[in-house]
Amino acid sequence: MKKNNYLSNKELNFYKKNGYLVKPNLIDKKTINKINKKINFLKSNNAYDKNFEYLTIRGIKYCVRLKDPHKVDTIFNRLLKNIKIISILGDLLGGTIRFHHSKLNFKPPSSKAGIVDWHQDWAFYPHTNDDLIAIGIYLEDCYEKNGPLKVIPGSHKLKIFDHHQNGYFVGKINTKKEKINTKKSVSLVGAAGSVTFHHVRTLHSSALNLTKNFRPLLLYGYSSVDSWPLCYDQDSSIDPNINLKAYDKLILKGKPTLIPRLKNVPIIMPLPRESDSIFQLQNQKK
Ligand SMILES: O=C(O)CCC(=O)C(=O)O
Repeated sequence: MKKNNYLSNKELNFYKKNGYLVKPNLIDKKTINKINKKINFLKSNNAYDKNFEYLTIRGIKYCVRLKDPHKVDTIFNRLLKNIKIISILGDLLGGTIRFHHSKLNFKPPSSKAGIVDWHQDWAFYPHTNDDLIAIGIYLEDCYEKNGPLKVIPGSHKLKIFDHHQNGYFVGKINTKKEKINTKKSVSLVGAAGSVTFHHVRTLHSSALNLTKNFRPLLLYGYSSVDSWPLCYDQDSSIDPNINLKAYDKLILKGKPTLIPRLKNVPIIMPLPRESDSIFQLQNQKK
């Protein structure tokens, strides 16, 4: 292993080729248990109601997400800076790191409300270059029956697929129309504490949770410091056009810069867009 590199060359090359990587049991069980306790507390505590997102399917209301968990409790804020995660991201993003967003998806049992259709994160937040990564931390063991993340290896090297329907951004791809062979997908499974890493252009989805329990997946997004957002980016309080200081406070490794790195990347603007939530977007009738 090289100095300052957490990943082996084999792992780094695997990520470059396939656009994803799984690190089993990266986060220790004690931390995972503390987080699960905190989630149980939050779920039974009305004070954080506004951060919970619900989706109603056929008259039934499901809790699908805790929005911005890093703003809700320090435990989530500490975890996003975990030394192992930051070391790996340093390797994968090429040195510098800026925190981008967080969300905690629950995937309710046996309900369409938990299904996430095929998409590329890049469609939601295009930047001046595509050195962005989302990581997923499994808070419970996650195997095929729990509805794990699925990715199509190598798809980060494909075009940006259209995520629109009838002229509206709907946050999902018509895989038949685009002739995407989803049978080539692989499931990213692992015990609680395992962490998935996927490139911002990697095609991914997740299917039904066939168990009786919620499947919690804590997601964090990161970019290289010189990836500049090209459109409104989820949270106006950290929009560099509005609050550059706040935007630069998100830097975890590297120095602020006013010089975005431009890469010849394919982009389709996520407009017009009627929600910030992937669940609302993918389930709207258009
Ligand atoms: O929760 C999941 O299973 C997948 C979520 C996802 O892909 C996303 O929020 O972008």
